[in-house]
Amino acid sequence: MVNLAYVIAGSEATGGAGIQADLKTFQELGVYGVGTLTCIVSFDPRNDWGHRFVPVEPQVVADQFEAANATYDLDVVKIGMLGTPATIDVVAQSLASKRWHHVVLDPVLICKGQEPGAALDTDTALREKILPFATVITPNVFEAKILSGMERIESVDDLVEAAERIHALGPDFVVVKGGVELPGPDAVDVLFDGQEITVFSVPKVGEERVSGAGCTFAAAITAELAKGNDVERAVGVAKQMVTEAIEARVSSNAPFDTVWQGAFTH
Ligand code: PXL
Repeated sequence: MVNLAYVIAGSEATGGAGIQADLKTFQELGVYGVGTLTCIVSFDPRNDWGHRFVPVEPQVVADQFEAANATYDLDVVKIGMLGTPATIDVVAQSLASKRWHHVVLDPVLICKGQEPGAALDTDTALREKILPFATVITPNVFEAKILSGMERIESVDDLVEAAERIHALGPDFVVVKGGVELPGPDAVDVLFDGQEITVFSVPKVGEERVSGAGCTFAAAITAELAKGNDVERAVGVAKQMVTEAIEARVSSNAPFDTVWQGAFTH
């Protein structure tokens, strides 16, 4: 019997990020993917590739959850972009309706297409209603600053401090991703399990952010957990996969490249 992984996330219409990246990652890692759509983001090529954002009706999110979870016994889930407080409410209620082995939260805090006020309400709701379910959380530097309350994250020591502070908010495992944001030659991620710090480091592949990297990283952790691996091993595989996916990145007419999960050699 194949292992199953579940994802609740938004569509990114060009296929590079969001639920498209999540499901490609699951497939590449040999896991059967089941997805529930929360919102649709369509970049606007006539307006500097800004984000056009449309939420899915909360009842339709609940219906998808019901269909997916009645069909399969899903117990490992990734949470990606949720988008609005109403969506967060319905996802929180749905998550509370059953037991999970792992909830991997990629805390996608803001989307450029949203008004700042709406984005703040969404951040607060995510923290209050979704964070308590997370067993693993994967903030980037920007998200880690907001969640930890730290003004600056500029060194591996800062990543460690952020991971410890965010662990105190509840998640069993925190992975803070330095990415290209952290100064220096290496892309460093720090895992904290409440006791030990594990540092994952590879040389940076360029200095530009590549679209879909964060989604792919959390999805790969989710897939490896669904296969029964422990969190440290799952993060190691995810790091390797994202590194290879960035090396093989796909360029397009948009001003940013996207990761290619198919390059991963296992
Ligand atoms: O990379 C974050 C992200 C997640 N989910 C959706 C997105 C994006 C970024 O564009 O559109 C749906």
